[in-house]
Amino acid sequence: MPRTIEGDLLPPPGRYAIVAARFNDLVVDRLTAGALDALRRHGVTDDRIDVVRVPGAFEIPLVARKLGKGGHYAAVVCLGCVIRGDTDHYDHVAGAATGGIASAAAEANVPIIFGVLTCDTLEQAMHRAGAKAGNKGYEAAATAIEMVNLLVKLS
Ligand code: INI
Repeated sequence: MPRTIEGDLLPPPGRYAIVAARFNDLVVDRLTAGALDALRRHGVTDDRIDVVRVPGAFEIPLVARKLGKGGHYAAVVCLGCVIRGDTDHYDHVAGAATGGIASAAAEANVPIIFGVLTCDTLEQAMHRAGAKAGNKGYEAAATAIEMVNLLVKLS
């Protein structure tokens, strides 16, 4: 039998940064509350959590990269919400946020987790921010914990 190595959700070590966009704050504040709930429920106390607010999802990658490479955080959780409008602006903001966070994640030595909603409507976004379809902020923070614990096992 091969050995399987995977992370768990036991209380993780280290400090956690949440990078949260202010744009669409009705949604992002709920994602942030979900992320904080997940961290606290898994034993991460508030003195080990920093929430960094940025104007919009477009600004998340720069800050996530800086925090991820700074050596102070065990993981960075990126939260935002991009909602389709009448023009193609959505595609540019969503694409830049997604690509930028992916690049930051590939460069950093710590997990940088993607918790940015890309939705057609505010209703869809609210469903994913705690209403009907779970809370993607909670899931993103739980993923951060699993990845931190996996890296501990691998080190
Ligand atoms: N930012 C978002 O986080 N979500 C959006 O839906 C959005 N739309 O649709 O415009 C948005 N725009 C702002 C953008 O993220 C930047 O803050 C802005 O362009 C300044 O760089």
